[in-house]
Amino acid sequence: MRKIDVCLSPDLMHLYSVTDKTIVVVDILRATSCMTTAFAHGIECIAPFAQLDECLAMKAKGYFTAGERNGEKVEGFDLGNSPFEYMNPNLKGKKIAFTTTNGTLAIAKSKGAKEIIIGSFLNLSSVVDYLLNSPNQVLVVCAGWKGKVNLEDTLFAGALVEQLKNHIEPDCDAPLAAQRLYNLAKENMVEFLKDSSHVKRLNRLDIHKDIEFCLTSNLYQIVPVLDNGVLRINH
Ligand code: 3SL
Repeated sequence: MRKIDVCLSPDLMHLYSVTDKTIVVVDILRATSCMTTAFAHGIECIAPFAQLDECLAMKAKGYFTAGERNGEKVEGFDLGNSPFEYMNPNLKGKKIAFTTTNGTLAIAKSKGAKEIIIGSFLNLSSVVDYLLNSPNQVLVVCAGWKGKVNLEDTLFAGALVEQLKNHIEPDCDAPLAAQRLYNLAKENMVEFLKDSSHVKRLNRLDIHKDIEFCLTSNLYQIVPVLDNGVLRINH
């Protein structure tokens, strides 16, 4: 039987072999939820960068610059990291260079994997279908916060483990822990996460509506896939 494992923080990536794996990168609040939303609203592609200067340099190549540091839009960038910004019809067909505190770093740390895809609650069922139709072993890489584990990415990892349980088995205790946590939280994730560190951080920044939106399941039927360093969806 195929196996699924969960890396709870990018700082633990050295514990995992990636060459035979489809990696699902997740940053529920908010990077991978933004990326999913952007593609669902017609963005052509997203080039993810760990560093600000690499991202900014893409402006000269016709890309919109997007992202945040510590939750706030980077000065001089075109877009921040709220999914609602990516619903703007004027962005349809545009290319975006994206950098975030943890999400794009998790993508960078996943390089070398057989395949890298983007997961969020917004495209949960499409990610499940995608993984069911793939022959690869699976590793979920949680973006966390600056090397620390967070609850919301762990819940998403648990949702995947739960929904794949009849086909792909947990490889160690991290996927089991995530699955059990998800089963405790699934009836009301907003309530379950109300004391979590990033929810509190976003609330301090007065960012409330993004939280509920990013915890909505199965709004979009797409799976962004990294192809030569650039995320795209298959049409
Ligand atoms: O760390 C990240 O990648 C971001 O998603 C964090 S924030 O929600 O924009 O603060």
